[in-house]
Amino acid sequence: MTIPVNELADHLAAAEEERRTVPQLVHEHPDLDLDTAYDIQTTRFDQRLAAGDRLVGYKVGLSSRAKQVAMGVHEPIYGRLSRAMWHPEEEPLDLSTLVHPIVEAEIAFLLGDDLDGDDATVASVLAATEGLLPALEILDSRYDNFKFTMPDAIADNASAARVVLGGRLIPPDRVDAQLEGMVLRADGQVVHTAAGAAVSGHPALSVAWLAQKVGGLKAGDVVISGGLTAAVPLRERRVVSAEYTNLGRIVLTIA
Ligand code: OOG
Ligand code: MG
Repeated sequence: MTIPVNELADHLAAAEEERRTVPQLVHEHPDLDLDTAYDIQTTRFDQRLAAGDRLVGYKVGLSSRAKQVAMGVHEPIYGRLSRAMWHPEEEPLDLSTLVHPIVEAEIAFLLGDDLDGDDATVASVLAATEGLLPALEILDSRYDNFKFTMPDAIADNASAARVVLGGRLIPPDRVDAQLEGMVLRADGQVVHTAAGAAVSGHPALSVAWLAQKVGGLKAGDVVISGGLTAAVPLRERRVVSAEYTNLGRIVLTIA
């Protein structure tokens, strides 16, 4: 059966706009494969661009074992980040704009040079990186109960909703991303701890994987490399912070 790509892109876009969830696409389309799922993601993202939004970078998801176990998925996926998803650290987040938001701590890369996709490595990623930043990603799956298969999540732009970036750019030679320690706190309590190596063995390897998948990255792209630990539900929370050894601290306040 052919998959109605445009129709499913509209279906997910409507769910997001109307702040409601829908059943997983695979229930009705069990033969939805990964390539077609990326087509749905692209179609929906192109609609955002046509409406005046702008591509600012990418996200890699399910790149840590903790996330893969939490979501029952075994391989990384990627999604696109747009300017409308950017949330300033200084501004309290209004949860009424979201359905069932969860937050995770990530390491972000800002590219200073174009990066060739073909044989990207940790070394070539670091060479093309202008700096690293601490990040918090707010996920809000468009699926009922935040449950999905890999093609579902890909079609849904990897659950992307908002991204908060720290304000201090750390040059790549000033931090060993795989040894970077992270403490995630919610309302003052430690909820998760990890080192950067939790993400693909090295967060830069996550970026290299992405560069191969999307056929190269551009100077100015921001890439969030994936949650270091399982995510934390945001409802009933007032403040969530991630504190890193060298990247510093990033804080999200809930309105
Ligand atoms: C899919 C996206 C996962 C990450 O950093 O692992 C992700 C999801 O778990 O909703 O963004
Ligand atoms: Mg993430």
